[in-house]
Order: sequence, then C-alpha cells, then structure tokens
Amino acid sequence: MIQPDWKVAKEYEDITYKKSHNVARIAFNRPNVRNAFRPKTTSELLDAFHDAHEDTNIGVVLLSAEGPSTKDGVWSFCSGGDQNARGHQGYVGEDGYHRLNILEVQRLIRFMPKAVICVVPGWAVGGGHSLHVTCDLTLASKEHAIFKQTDADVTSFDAGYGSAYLAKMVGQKKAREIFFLGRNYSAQEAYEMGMVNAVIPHDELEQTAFDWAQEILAKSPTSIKMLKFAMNLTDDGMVGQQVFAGEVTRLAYMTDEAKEGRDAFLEKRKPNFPKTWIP
Ligand code: S0N
Repeated sequence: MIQPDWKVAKEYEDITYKKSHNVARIAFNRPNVRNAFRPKTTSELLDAFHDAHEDTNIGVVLLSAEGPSTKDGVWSFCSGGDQNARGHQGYVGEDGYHRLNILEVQRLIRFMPKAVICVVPGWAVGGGHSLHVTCDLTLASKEHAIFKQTDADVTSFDAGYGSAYLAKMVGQKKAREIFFLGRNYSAQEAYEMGMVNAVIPHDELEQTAFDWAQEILAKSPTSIKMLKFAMNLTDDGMVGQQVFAGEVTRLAYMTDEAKEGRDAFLEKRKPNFPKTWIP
C-alpha cells in the first residue's frame, strides 16, 4: 500500500489543493458552514480542476473535504450553495455579480478525461449532493456520511445532473423520493440505492480513496478516458458525442492516413492514401 505524500499544489482560501503519486486532491475547506460553497469557492474549484485537467502527471482526482467543524466537531462534504451569498439571480461574489458557476464545476468534472472520485466524510447536501452525483465514483464514511437533498426546501434546485442524472442512477421513484421528501440517508442506504460505490470506516476513508486511485492509475489511461466518455455519451447528447468524437479524432491522427493527409497538403500535392480498407 502506498501512503500519500501530499504536497500543496496551490494555496487557496476556501479549498485545499494537493498532489501525490499522480493523484490530485481537491477539498472543500469551510467546515464551519458545512463546506457550503460561495462564488469564491467555485472560482477556486474551477481553477484547481482546470489545473488537474491540464497536468499530464495527474491521472485521478479526489474531491473531498477538510474537517470536522471546529465549532461542533461535525463532518461534512458539502452543504451546497452558501445561502448567505444567495441573491435574486444566483450567488453573489465579491465583485457584486450573481453567478451559478457550480454548474461549470460539474461540467469540468463530467468532461475531465480522468476519473474523479468523490470522498464523502460527512454531510452531502443540496448542491454538495449533486456534486457527488456528478463524480465518477463515490466513497462514503460509514459513521459520518449523510446524503440529503434540501433543494426544494430552499428553492435553489439542480434540474440537471443533480436530479435527472441521479434518477438514472437510483431509479425514478427513489430520485423523486430523495428530492420531494428531503430525508437523510446513511452511507449504507446510499450504497444500497446504487449511488455510492463503497462504505468505508471513517478513519480509513482517505487512504481507501487513495488506494482506489492507485488501482485506477495502474490501468490504461486511454481506456479509462474512453470508457468514461462512452458511459457519459448517452446522457450528454451532442456535447457527449463531441467530447467522445474529439478523442476519436485524436486516435485517427495517429494513423498513416492522417500523416499522409497532412503531408500532402503541406507539400501541395494530391494525397496518396494507403490502399487498404480494414474491415
Ligand atoms: C447541511 C445541514 C443538513 C447540516 O445540519 P446541521 O448539522 O444541523 O448543521 P447546521 O446547524 O444547520 O449548520 C451549521 C452551520 O453551518 C451553516 N450552514 C450550513 N449549510 C449552509 C449553507 N448551505 N449555506 C450557508 N450556511 C450554511 C449554518 O448556518 C450553521 O451556521 P452557524 O453555526 O453560524 O449557525 C444543514 O446545515 C442544511 O440543511 N444546510 C443548508 C443546505 C442547503 O439548503 N443548501 C442549498 C441547497 N441548494 C443548493 O445547493 C443549490 C444548488 C446549486 O448550487 C445550483 C444548482 C443548479 C443550478 C444552479 C445552482 C446554483 O444555485 O448555483
């Protein structure tokens, strides 16, 4: 078993961002408000996810949370949008503008060409619940994880991946129950519904997530990327096809035909493609 040797990748105010052994760990760091996100938090998440996306040494990303709360010792993953920052058109940043940019974070996770594992040490609520739904895999603390959808309590709802994709994951009836009743679900209940991959003793959660990451890192990177995009495709429509198609084009660039097509153009001659039509 490899022990992580986390090195700070970049300093932020609302999140922590570290790297070790080809794994990036991005973690919420507002435990005293149950890791609610404000526009500053989402801007920092976008920056860190973008870095992890671009860093060719990183193969797996963990989305986790620091904690517990220093006020009452309660663990949380994320309690969604910070209701103190909420205005009439979205969440208000330091510049006074209203934003809904957690959706951009969801899209970065969804289209990241690497596996993203959600590590849930406590409350996963509202937009925090939706983030776990958007990640590729979810590991949850046996003792402290609680899954809950409050979107309909506060009229701040995710009508995209958080609800519609959740319904594909746990079934229509269960997803409607989660959103319409807003009850608490334990890690075990979430596992039985099919929205959590494993229930892990709290003290072992972070190491287990790192171990899962190392297992994925041992696989073929192209296979992981293409399988992720293939599984996304049917739910992501033309955008899913675009993401998948980009990778198909990349593979085509590696053929002799592609080399000949480019060279012929640059040499101002007709292309002479190999006369082989592989079935
Ligand atoms: C998480 C809950 C269930 C925990 O309950 P508990 O343990 O009893 O703790 P509390 O005493 O309630 O909380 C402790 C302290 O933390 C503060 N706090 C907690 N959550 C938030 C929050 N979301 N915003 C601001 N502060 C929060 C408490 O106020 C308390 O502070 P002190 O100690 O000072 O009293 C419970 O806390 C809870 O239910 N929290 C609210 C959950 C919630 O309703 N979240 C919002 C849900 N909606 C979204 O997230 C929107 C999704 C979204 O972002 C989105 C989706 C699609 C399109 C656009 C958007 C978008 O809006 O951007």
